[in-house]
Amino acid sequence: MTPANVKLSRFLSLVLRHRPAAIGISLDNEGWVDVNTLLDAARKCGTHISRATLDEVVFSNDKQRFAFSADGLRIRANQGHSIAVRLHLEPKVPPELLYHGTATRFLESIIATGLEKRGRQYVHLSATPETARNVGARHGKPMVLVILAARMHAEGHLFYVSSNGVWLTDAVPSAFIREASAIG
Ligand code: HQG
Repeated sequence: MTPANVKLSRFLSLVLRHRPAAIGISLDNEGWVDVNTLLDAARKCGTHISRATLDEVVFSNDKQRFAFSADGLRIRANQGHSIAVRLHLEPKVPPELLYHGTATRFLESIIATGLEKRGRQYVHLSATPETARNVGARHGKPMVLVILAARMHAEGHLFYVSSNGVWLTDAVPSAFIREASAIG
């Protein structure tokens, strides 16, 4: 992504996941907003985005953060919301292991209470340790936690996958968490 598109992606994350009211729009209960409504509201707030640029940001996005509806008239974030939206994700059987990237300073608290969703709608888990490490690095010195996903699932916890491949669950009790260095 170009630096200008990274900036636009951050702007879209803000309004489509967290604060639509910041530009005076609201999302429907599945997180969608009309593209024209979004672009008009952004322009009134000084952010000029053409439809062509929006297409570029959505399709070239490094993590496929956003999606258009099938008719191309609406847009939403694929995951990461702090506001309540119903993404209508189907529960999926997870792989044996999933990974959670965090910062070393959070470890003690995570061991004490398990992984919590904090500001988001779900706890976010990665399919690979590499992706998890990048997620953790956003918060400080990264560390990767291994999640015993198959065992959690067998004990009744539900897992979902967002359309951009992020695994989601409500909470991860500490019994299912291992430090990466403790695994083989
Ligand atoms: C931590 C990005 C202490 C948790 C990424 C994390 C992801 C605890 C932080 C997506 C805790 C929350 C989400 C506990 C959890 N005690 N700390 N009990 N339970 N935490 O940003 O998972 O680039 O809300 O470890 O790629 O870092 O935005 O979640 O460090 O997919 O598209 O609390 O955001 O995607 O931080 O990231 P976040 P996250 P985008």
